[in-house]
Amino acid sequence: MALFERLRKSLQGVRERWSGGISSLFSRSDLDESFWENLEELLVCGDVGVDLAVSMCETLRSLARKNGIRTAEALHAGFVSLVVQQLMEVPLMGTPLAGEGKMKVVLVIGVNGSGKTTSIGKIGAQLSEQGAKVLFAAADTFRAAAIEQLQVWGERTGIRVIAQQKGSDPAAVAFDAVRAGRAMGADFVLIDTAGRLHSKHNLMEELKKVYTVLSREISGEQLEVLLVLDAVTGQNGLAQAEIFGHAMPLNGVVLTKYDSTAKGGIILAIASKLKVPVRYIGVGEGVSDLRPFSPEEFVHALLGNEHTEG
Ligand SMILES: Nc1nc2c(ncn2[C@@H]2O[C@H](COP(=O)(O)OP(=O)(O)OP(=O)(O)O)[C@@H](O)[C@H]2O)c(=O)[nH]1
Ligand SMILES: [Mg+2]
Repeated sequence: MALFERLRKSLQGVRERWSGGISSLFSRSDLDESFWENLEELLVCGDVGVDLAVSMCETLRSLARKNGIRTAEALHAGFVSLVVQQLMEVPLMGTPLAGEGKMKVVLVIGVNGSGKTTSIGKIGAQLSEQGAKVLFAAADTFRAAAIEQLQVWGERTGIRVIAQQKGSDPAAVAFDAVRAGRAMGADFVLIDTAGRLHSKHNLMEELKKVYTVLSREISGEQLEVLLVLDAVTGQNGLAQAEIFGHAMPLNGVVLTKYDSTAKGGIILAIASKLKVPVRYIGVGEGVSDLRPFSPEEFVHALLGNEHTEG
């Protein structure tokens, strides 16, 4: 319950603005046209995306019709289970990183400022707390500060960092890291990458090259690509995510800055658009502000009514 309370707290922005609006809408009594308009608008404003908002409203309308539901309050349970269902459609939603006895290499990608380096620090800290041997790789060689930033996380967490000079080939850093990981018997190698180069095209080509080098070095099930997505950027961020998804197959999403947004629906949009599980949500800048994402816990913290929680 303590954990649940913490999650609830960190979701406060989303809860007050987005789900607060939804809750108060559902506590109104009549299920008239203005209810449906308001619901659709709340969903769209909450970053669910237009298509999904429309289809969710349609599903709820037919549910109300079929079951003779006349009040918004009576429809609330149906709405919550629709949200759960939406999240559950993505296989392995919420599974944190796990090694199966073999070294796992995690390539962390995403636009600049989305929270890649910070998330690597947090994930590394959690994994090593659980007893795993972790190695960091500084493959964002575009900025010197990026290498230093990862090194700071390395010091803070006691995790070794494989790095080369600024401007060196990121694929070579990744290659070195895999070799070093093997030599030290690492369970996880977490590879930080650049979020910006001279052009978007360059970035995608560079990331593809890193991916190709890694796929030659290790087996498919050892390689995992995590996309870091800033919740504040919403639908825009999602469009960018699709570009990364064209460059290489994605295995999971880390949704960061969920503490800084008042729009909760982005998680539903990720499930329906990217079809990639959200493995973690970032709820702050500190080392412990990253949580494995649990759909049930999330829905409960977000949409649960005070009186149903006991
Ligand atoms: N509030 C909040 N801030 C976060 C979260 N995750 C990351 N940040 C902050 O976002 C900023 C950018 O994070 P970085 O980890 O440097 O982002 P990056 O993707 O590595 O950025 P580049 O290296 O420039 O591509 C930092 O100030 C982080 O502290 C989060 O979950 N919540
Ligand atoms: Mg970075």
